[in-house]
Amino acid sequence: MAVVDTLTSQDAIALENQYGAQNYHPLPVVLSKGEGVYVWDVEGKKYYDFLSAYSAVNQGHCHPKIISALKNQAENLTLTSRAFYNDVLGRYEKYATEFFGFDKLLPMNTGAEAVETAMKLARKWGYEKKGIPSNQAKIVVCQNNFHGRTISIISASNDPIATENFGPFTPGIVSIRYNDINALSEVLKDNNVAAFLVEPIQGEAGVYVPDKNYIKEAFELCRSKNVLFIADEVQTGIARTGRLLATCGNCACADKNCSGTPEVKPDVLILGKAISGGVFPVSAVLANNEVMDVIRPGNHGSTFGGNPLACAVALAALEVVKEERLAENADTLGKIFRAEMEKLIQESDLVRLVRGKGLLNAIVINDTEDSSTAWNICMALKGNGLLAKPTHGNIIRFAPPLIMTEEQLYECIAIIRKTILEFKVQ
Ligand code: IF1
Repeated sequence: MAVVDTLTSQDAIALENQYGAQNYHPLPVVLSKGEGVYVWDVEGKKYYDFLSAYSAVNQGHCHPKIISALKNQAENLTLTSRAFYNDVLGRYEKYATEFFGFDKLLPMNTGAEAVETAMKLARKWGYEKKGIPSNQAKIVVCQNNFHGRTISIISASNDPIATENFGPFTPGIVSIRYNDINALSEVLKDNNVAAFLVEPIQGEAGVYVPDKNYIKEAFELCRSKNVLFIADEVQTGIARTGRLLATCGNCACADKNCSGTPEVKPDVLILGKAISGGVFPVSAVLANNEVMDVIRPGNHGSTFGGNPLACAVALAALEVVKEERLAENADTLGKIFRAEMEKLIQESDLVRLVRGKGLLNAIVINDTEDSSTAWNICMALKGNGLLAKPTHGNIIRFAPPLIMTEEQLYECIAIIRKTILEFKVQ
């Protein structure tokens, strides 16, 4: 059987089970087409995508402008490596640095690579600019973080599934409680701390939104201690939370009362996922010159990082965010979504609470973390034409593409409402 032949869902799942490493437990749906807010399975059933590839497909599936940029560039030049210059990288770097308000950008491919890059940058800055004694630099992280899958990054994780039997781990990482400003204040008494690496909203932890002033206070504390504030906005960035960045009160944002000044301007900003609209693996680390300039030729790099195809795609994907006012739409729709979920909570004992910002939301199911209720609800949602995935057992993340219309959102809310109200705990 040729791989290009049409498969049934069952066939496709069987193939992955037999020939693929079993590092995932996907919902049993096999997708073969995506357009805007919709995806279709191989049998032709249409679904609303309420995951957006974990917030990578913010611009919607197969956005025509991004796909056109991909096709055009693919016919001209795809990869040069960084041994030579290419004619797209500089243009993309100029656009992205101006878009996000930083001096320089370092291009990588995946989110984990960008986080690793930021960690290297922080250590080198710590030794060369802050004067931390050789090999003593520390990076502070938060409990229940998710920053990726490499050995150094899982060295910062306290999730047993992500870490067990993968040791020994990278030293120089200190973990404190998230949303606990006193814990940060305490750990920053150590002069060997180079950086604080934090997610503005903890996605994998279950869309855990910290207290209103936490990020700002953390940022100011870092500033006062000469510690780099590194924002991992791989998941929260690029309009997802109703602002261009979750750390941002500025720019292409939705805030009608915006003063034009960022709430927090991270020293180092990590982006991935939606910077390419989910079309191509593109990630980036942004910083101002006094930080980025510690990286010199030969210190860091990647064969694919900054390749012309990635740059053309990312440039188009960022233009879409601006042109289609995705931050504003995420802000408006997010408010509707949470208000409607609050109503549903009044009607059903099954949903305990809703939380989130913009279109990064989650509902907490009224059952234990080890129950399969959230999974079963996702299966029922799938039956009713909406795809979402549980996280940490009893939490369901809801993150549709940001190009969704209000009418489509109400249709999705109706699907969720009907599914929850008809659901029988098994
Ligand atoms: C998977 C989670 C989401 C991230 C933040 C860095 C990365 C991620 C804040 C690394 C990646 C992904 C990875 C993906 C599932 C997904 C995820 F549930 F695992 F946590 F989105 F919520 N920083 N998150 O969220 O980026 O190297 O993957 O490009 O299957 O592991 P990456």
